[in-house]
Amino acid sequence: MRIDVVSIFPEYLAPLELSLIGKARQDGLLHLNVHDLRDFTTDKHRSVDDTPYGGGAGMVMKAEPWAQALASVAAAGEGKAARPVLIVPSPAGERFSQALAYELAEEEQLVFACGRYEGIDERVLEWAEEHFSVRPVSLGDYVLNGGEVAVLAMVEAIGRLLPGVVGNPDSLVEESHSDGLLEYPVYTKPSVWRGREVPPVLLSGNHGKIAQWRRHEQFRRTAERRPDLLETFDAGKLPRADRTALAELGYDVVDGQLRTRTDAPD
Ligand code: 6GU
Repeated sequence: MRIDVVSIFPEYLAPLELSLIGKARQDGLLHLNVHDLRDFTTDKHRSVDDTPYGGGAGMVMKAEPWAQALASVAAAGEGKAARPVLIVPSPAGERFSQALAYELAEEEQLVFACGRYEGIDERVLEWAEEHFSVRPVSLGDYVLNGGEVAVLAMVEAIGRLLPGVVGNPDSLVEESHSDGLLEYPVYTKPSVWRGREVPPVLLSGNHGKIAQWRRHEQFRRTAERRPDLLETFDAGKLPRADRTALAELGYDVVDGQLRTRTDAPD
């Protein structure tokens, strides 16, 4: 996969040289280039922003430097990716998710356009449709100062799904959100730490029981911390043991959907 990141703070992306993502780059699994937006300006002040039409607080990123930068990275990837995906980090975008990470991990080229200030002149996104599949994406309902931190998060989430990046691919299967539920709790030695015991089932050697306990913990945690995930959870083909675990937590399966037992029937 090829990834291009355009930013006025290229140094912000330095952590992408570390750990798993840094290793993936060294191993040639991920070709990641960071570009300084100011290198695509033509005026002596290398200016990238101006005041907003219509008034209001803050500054808006000018269209032309962005068009120059994006045309440059589109041309660099040409012949490889038919239509690269342009991801525009923004609190006004669609929500990033594990599903979107899996989807984007299939692409040949991703381009990230890091906005700062109040955002990028909207016409850039319209123009970019000619060269890219444009996706404004948000990490969640809060505001960051710019897209760089969001790009760190998204590149890590996407990069670790590329073949060969995570050493043991089994770890991708058993983690939070891979099956629409939160992950079960984990423990390591010693078996008693400051008077706290590891749940005895995990020391039993009974793999069936362990799997069942972990599944129950996934449901328990998700019900407690993220009940919204259970509302959309596909419970249509759950084995009996799962239904029993859910029933103990007060959830019944009705038409393949989970329903809390206090829900009034419609
Ligand atoms: Cl992707 N960008 C910015 N600037 N703020 C955010 C965000 C992204 N996601 C949540 N807040």
